[in-house]
Amino acid sequence: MVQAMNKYISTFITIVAGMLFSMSAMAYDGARLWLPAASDANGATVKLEAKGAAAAIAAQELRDSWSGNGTVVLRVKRDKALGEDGYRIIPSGDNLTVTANSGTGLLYGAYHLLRMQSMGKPVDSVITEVPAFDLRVLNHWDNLDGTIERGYAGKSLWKWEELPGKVSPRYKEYARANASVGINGVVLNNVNASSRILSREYIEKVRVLADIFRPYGIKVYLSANFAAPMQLDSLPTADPLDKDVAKWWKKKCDEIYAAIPDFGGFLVKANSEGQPGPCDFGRTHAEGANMMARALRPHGGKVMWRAFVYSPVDADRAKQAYMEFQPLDGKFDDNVIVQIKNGPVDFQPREPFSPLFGAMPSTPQMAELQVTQEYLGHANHVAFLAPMWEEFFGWVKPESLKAIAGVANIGDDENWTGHPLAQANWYAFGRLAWNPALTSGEIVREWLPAGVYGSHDVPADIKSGIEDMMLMSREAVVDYMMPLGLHHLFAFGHHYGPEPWCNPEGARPDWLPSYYHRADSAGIGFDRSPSGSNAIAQYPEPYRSLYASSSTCPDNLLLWFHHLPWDYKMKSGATLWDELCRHYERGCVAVSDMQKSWMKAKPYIAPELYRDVEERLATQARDAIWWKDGCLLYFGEISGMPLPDDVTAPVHTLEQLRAVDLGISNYESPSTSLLNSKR
Ligand code: BDP
Repeated sequence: MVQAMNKYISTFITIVAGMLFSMSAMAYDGARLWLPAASDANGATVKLEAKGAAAAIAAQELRDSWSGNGTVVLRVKRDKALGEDGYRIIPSGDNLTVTANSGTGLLYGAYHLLRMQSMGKPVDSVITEVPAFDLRVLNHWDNLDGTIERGYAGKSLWKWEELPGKVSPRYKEYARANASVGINGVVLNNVNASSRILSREYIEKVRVLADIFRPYGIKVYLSANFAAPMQLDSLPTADPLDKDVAKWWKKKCDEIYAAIPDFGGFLVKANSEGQPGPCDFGRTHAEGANMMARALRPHGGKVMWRAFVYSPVDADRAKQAYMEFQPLDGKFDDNVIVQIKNGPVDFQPREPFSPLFGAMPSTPQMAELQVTQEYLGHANHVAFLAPMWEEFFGWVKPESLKAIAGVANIGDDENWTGHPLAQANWYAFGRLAWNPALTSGEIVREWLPAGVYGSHDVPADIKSGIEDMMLMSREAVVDYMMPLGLHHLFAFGHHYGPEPWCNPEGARPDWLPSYYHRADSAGIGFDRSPSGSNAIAQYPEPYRSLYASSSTCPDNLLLWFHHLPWDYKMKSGATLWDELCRHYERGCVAVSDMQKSWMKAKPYIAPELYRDVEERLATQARDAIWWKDGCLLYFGEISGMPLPDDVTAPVHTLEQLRAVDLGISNYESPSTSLLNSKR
């Protein structure tokens, strides 16, 4: 009896231990991102035929995590076709050889192998990869006090008060994550830059980060305040043509490069939203940029000069950057790259491309994409952004660009990005910066196994449900926030919820929704056609003609370019009003479909991850209704038209929604309480 009991107990212990073991194997660790955890279990044989820190990391990554049977040889070998960062992977039986011109190339090759492994794909033919852009850079909008402008994942990763003495282990993890997706440049601080980052004290701190990032092939850049000579050293002017100013920047660059020999250069936001710039001294953007470029030139540094400007040279904000920058074509030194936001206004859920792209053939240009979801639901909404960027690369050919930048969505939250699925946007940015020909589908299928499924064996129908959820998520946001080309209907300040009625006294008109939607009894939309602001004249053919007439303009940009009557007949045959209502409805339905796909996948997802996303999806669903009700009730009052029968009746009143006052840091959906009180 006792024996039987003991056997029972030991079997029980074995089962519990087994359960605990498999639970821990399955546990979700958001901090790991899409990367394998180091384990000694595989013991892959790696032969390193290359010197240097990056190559050594490549070898260690494979030793830790590669589960192939044969030997992997990592070899630096001259091969012109591969450039600085490219690599070739050559299988031969069980063995593999990775070749590259540099250790960094080998590192990228090693991460390629680990990516294949996490997707369960065999390496059975030669793989050759060369990045489309030499410069693939993340822009952090991190302030020196630890806050992040438009950051929704905690505080800044950079602990300036601790540096240079204390070094967080996350700096290295961050560098590893970036290298694993091909990112090779990092601007550490906000474009609304404090001059202090250029002080001797901070250069010492930056040096420590640069030293940690270097083995991962990552260069450090800084956002520079144009008035730094005045602010740091009390020069009487920052005029770029003043000899002492130019001398100051030269000296500053010498100082930076003495500490950081491979420093990348400066990112500059000048004469934009109150930032100082050359125009304050009667000089042009080119004169300002060139002065800084000449200080960097002897060291091989670059200036990324932003074209995000909108001084009222024209009544249409969408035209202003082009008007200021296009005439400067050919006037920039060749180590200046003009950095242009993807759209002509400001990172809206959908914008046409900025017409500046391609309009300055003698000036190097780079695209600035926003990875952080300033205008797409912050860290509360699922919005997989690869489809947006794919759309952009459909308009702007990667060959016409010199480099690519993404405004980071990373903070010191344990899972780095707040929303666990927003990790996919960091990943997607890196992958597209490497290869803009990748489709959103390919990227999401790469990311999901490591990012979401972990060790689970997931049935095909569940996988396709989650893939669809990700792939449709950005369009869902467009539908429930601002479909048909509407833009900037956001509440003043936080850019989270809807406030198409917003009209605070004394505010800049071009910061107000009514400036953009122009809804009146006659209709809705911004007339940018030849009869309106004629912004379409800035576009090349075939877009100019396509956008000029409402009959040819694609529906999804219609109200960006045209002001149309509420009963305008759409291509579908419906009235504009009915179609608008149906888009809002469609967005809400899409979020509820996303919730269903997530629920179905529950058995295959680690419980912590499941719950976290489930909760955020519930918030997103409530927010979608908030958006739909807010916009349709408001526009309905103006149009005087009723909701079509197939659109769900509002659950809020306009009065309730007008009363919602989201403090700048309060991102909670008001619909939470409103909806709850209805139930
Ligand atoms: C806007 C942001 C603002 C940034 C600005 C910029 O609201 O916080 O400083 O862009 O890109 O989207 O400079």
